Amino acid sequence: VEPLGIHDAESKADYVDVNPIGRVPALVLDNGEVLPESEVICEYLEDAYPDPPLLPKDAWGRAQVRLMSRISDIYIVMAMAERFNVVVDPPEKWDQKLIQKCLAETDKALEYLDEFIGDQGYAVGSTLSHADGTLAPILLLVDEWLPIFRGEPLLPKHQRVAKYWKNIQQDPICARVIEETRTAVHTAMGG
Ligand SMILES: N[C@@H](CCC(=O)N[C@@H](CS)C(=O)NCC(=O)O)C(=O)O
Repeated sequence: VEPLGIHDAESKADYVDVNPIGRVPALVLDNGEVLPESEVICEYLEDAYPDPPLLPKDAWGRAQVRLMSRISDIYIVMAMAERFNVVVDPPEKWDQKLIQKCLAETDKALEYLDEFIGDQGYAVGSTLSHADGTLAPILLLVDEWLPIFRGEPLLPKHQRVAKYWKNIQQDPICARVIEETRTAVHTAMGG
């Protein structure tokens, strides 16, 4: 699948034709149906392709996976999302107030995550789940992209999250997701 960039007005307009919400990701099925919203896409993929399972069997475990997705989506992504658009301008034009708000809100969101994230190598329990699929790419952005704003590094402040981030990079599937995200971000930022 060719990823669609949305870093300029023209490509964003094209993308809105695909996904009226205008945010990535969106899944386009072979029959042309479009499904936006990352958490909904993961739930759909789990229902459509249940083997191997990426949701635990027990109710509590499933709730924990959904909690990780929700914390990522509502708090971490939203703290950073608007600031992705800042970097199309040269640094001297960046709105410093907006940047400080982004860093403070991301820090707060990582604090929430730190309260709930698992400590057995994965976000929930000791096996891979959708929670890792959600968190690995977003923590890469916190670790490698956010420093362009020259704030203090946020991950080391949150011990459980920092430990998780170190561990999850050792998982071969997550390592691949992280590398693909790294390449995509690099390309979107103009190489
Ligand atoms: N709730 C959405 C959030 C997605 C989101 O905010 N994506 C950001 C990038 S991480 C985006 O597309 N921003 C583009 C824009 O706001 O123009 C989801 O989980 O799919």
